[in-house]
Amino acid sequence: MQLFWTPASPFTRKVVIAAKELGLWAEIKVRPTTWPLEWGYATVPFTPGLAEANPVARIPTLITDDGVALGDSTLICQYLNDRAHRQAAGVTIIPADDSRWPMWSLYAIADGLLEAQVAMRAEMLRPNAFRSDGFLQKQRDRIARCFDACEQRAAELTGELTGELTAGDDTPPNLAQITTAIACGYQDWRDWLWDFRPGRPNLSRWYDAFSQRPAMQETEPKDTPEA
Ligand SMILES: N[C@@H](CCC(=O)N[C@@H](CS)C(=O)NCC(=O)O)C(=O)O
Repeated sequence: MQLFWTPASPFTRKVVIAAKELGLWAEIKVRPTTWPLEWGYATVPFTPGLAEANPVARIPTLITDDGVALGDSTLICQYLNDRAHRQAAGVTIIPADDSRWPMWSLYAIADGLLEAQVAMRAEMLRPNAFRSDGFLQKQRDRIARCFDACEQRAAELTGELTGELTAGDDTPPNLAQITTAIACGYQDWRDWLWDFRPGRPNLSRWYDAFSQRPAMQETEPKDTPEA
């Protein structure tokens, strides 16, 4: 498998953590991509092979060993989960039973949070005069609502409902937990975002423990090379 990747993209981090937690990371060849900062508001020269594999020209894009291009992180995680489960029954980040529906419900909130963070990033890259304060505020409001929902549903993250998941635990976390943690990590990383912790003690405690997992530590976000 080949993965078009950058160290900054939270959607790509989701796929990398999923692959590591599922024991598939060694089977993936990383294809680093570069992004001139104009990507936020203009078509930029793409890393060779990316737009040819995925005309949407976004990362993550995974090319399977059969040559199928999967250009969306949710889809890639489902593919990896299927593959891992076939290799070792019981290894999963997406429950097979009915608990998958609350998991997907929380996942959609965390993924919407990532979308709002990335939409803000693109807007922040626009020259000052073209930035929309209204658009930025809309994303801030969405981010705050989604973090509030994660706090309210912290029992689903902490393990009261899904099994304890901390640094030393070998059981793969579920995809909602992975995605929520990435949203918390992105919020900490970008200096134009704010501390999500005040007023959210349960989410904060859970994230501080979860972020010690090796897959989280090995994928700390870094700036993407422009060329
Ligand atoms: N829904 C997609 C979103 C992917 C996405 O927005 N990727 C960003 C990087 S975080 C990207 O490639 N942006 C480049 C662009 O929009 O031109 C997924 O889950 O994979």
